[in-house]
Amino acid sequence: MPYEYVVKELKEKLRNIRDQYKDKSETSPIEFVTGRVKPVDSIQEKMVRRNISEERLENDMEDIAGVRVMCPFVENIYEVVELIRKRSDMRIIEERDYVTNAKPSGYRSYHIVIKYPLELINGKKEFLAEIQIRTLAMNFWATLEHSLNYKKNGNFTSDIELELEQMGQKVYALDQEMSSIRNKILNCKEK
Ligand code: 0O2
Ligand code: 0O2
Repeated sequence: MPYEYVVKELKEKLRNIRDQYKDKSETSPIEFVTGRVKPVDSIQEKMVRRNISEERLENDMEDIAGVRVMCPFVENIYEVVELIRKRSDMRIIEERDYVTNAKPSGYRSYHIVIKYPLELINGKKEFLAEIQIRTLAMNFWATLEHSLNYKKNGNFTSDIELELEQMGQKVYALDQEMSSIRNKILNCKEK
């Protein structure tokens, strides 16, 4: 249950950022926010894969509570990272920039691991949570790759792996082209 509360509060707080931009009639760097508590079978699978004992679970599994922030453009990802860095209600433990340095699979996203203090009826307790920040295009690729991977149980042949990685590069090229169009429009507005 505590992880459900963590996800609920984080989703609310991140959606509030988006709403503040809306209220000021400014373009939000956040398009939408989703979140989930890792399903038990997925926790068990990761405990085996990463050799995590039940006693170490709370300390060693960083993504039992996970929220995802979808951004329109790549540069928005770093704006959201800055907004999170400035907050006093969550403590950053680790940052992993898979946006600039894609994973070998082709996966791109910015991961921030935080400690989030939850006020429970028997006192305050900190829980680990992972915030994944990505563009809509990165989300498109990751969602499809994840579902294909799931159905194939992770056993891709190397040519399929290569094709997926190449699709990841195309998606990133699209992101960069969209940013370039956006910059041209912003320049026109300034003139
Ligand atoms: P709005 O104003 O519609 O953007 P909950 O916590 O119950 O609100 P839950 O269970 O996390 O939501 O639902 P889910 O399916 O994770 O979706 C959360 C939010 O993301 C919802 O909007 C969805 O409308 C939005 N969403 C999901 N997929 C997409 C997508 O592809 N594009 C866009 N633009 N939005 C998407 P909100 O934030 O509740 O309100
Ligand atoms: P879920 O809930 O199914 O998404 P590890 O979990 O060991 O691979 P690590 O170092 O613990 O990796 O954490 P990392 O790499 O920061 O983040 C892992 C999570 O990032 C994954 O969670 C995915 O959500 C996402 N991710 C990482 N690599 C890929 C990839 O190649 N494709 C896709 N689609 N997503 C990826 P889980 O555990 O898969 O959980």
